[in-house]
Amino acid sequence: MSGMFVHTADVHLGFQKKEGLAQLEREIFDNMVYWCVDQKVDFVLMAGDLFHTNIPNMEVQKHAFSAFAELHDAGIPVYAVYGSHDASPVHGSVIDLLAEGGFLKNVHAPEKLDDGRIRLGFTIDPKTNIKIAGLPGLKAGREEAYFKMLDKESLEAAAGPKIFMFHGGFTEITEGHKGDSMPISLLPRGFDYYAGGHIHETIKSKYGDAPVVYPGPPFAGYHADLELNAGGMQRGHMIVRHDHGKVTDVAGIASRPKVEYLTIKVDAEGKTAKAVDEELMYKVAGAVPSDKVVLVTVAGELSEGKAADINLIGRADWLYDKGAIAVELKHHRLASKKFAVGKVQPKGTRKEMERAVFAQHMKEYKGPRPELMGEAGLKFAATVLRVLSQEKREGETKDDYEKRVINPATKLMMEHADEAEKAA
Ligand SMILES: [Mn+2]
Repeated sequence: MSGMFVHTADVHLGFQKKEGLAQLEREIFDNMVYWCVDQKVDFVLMAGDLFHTNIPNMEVQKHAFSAFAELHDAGIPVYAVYGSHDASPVHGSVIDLLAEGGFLKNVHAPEKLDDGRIRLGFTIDPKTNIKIAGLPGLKAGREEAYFKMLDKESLEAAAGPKIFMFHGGFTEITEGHKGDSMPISLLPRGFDYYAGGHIHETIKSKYGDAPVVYPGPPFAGYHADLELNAGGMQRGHMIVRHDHGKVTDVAGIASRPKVEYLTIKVDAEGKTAKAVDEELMYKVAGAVPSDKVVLVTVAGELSEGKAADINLIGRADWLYDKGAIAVELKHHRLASKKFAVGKVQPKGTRKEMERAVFAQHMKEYKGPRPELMGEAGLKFAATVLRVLSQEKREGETKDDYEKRVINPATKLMMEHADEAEKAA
């Protein structure tokens, strides 16, 4: 029988925190759901990063459950693999609740063989008899290692029609896109469709005769996605038509809410903070932001003054007052030249380079704290840097990370100041 299914990935529900953007995020997802129900698609594939975090806030969860209930009530199965954003091995995840409740089926079904390899089981879609296998997205090196452990023969030997789902990049296809990649030869051959996720752009390629497809995010999972949308890029939700499981056509979903964008950019390079602030004010005053998502970018190294002298928040308020749906502020490298890192020649060990950068900045310091100067100051700076350079662990929440790293660093600095005061 012929029919169609929808392939989506990188939806990142819960990424948007501002109400206007969060509402668009919901609308775009709901739109896909209604379309699937209306068109009575065979099933929906979700190739990872359905949620932006493993436990998004209650609003996001409530919305997701009601959307999945629509699909469920319409008898449309959802087959998924998890992305690195969806699941946390330590803290559990909401996507597991959807799976437990029967709203989606995680198709990752590994079985360890006696020789140490891993056999992936198939999920069979009852309506079409299409078999689906897949594996979740993992961190770069671990994912390639996992692929190498697969019992590929059993995947390749299984009679079709069959679909393979994954959440990762392949060098031959996704080179030049953001994200890690591995050789495509790791994929098992002979599938009818390869449903990818992880790459935030629409990519339609081939492996043998079969389509390898990345839909890209329907809205946004990173700030850069909003910029790509503003530039006119269309991504997300692919409609795959098939005849007895043989793919006959792959196309982007047509109906989606129209979102208008407005981009305001100020090049701050070599300008004073005051001049940048004025330029931003003029550009904002001349803008027509109503019913638009406004992206404000101020970037460059200031010749004088500091980032705080540029009234970004005030300008954003003005844009909201004039009816903007949401205002996203972004600023890069807004430090003034005298505090710029990079004048130190990269030579010597890491420690020597750090010392050189600290020593250089110390010359600019005109504050009242002598304990931050000289050899003692250099040593103290190195200690604080050691504490602060610990990276966030996988699955660690922002709160836990702050407790483990930021708070001790702050405490260290306060104690240091106290001691100096006592000594003085
Ligand atoms: Mn993603």
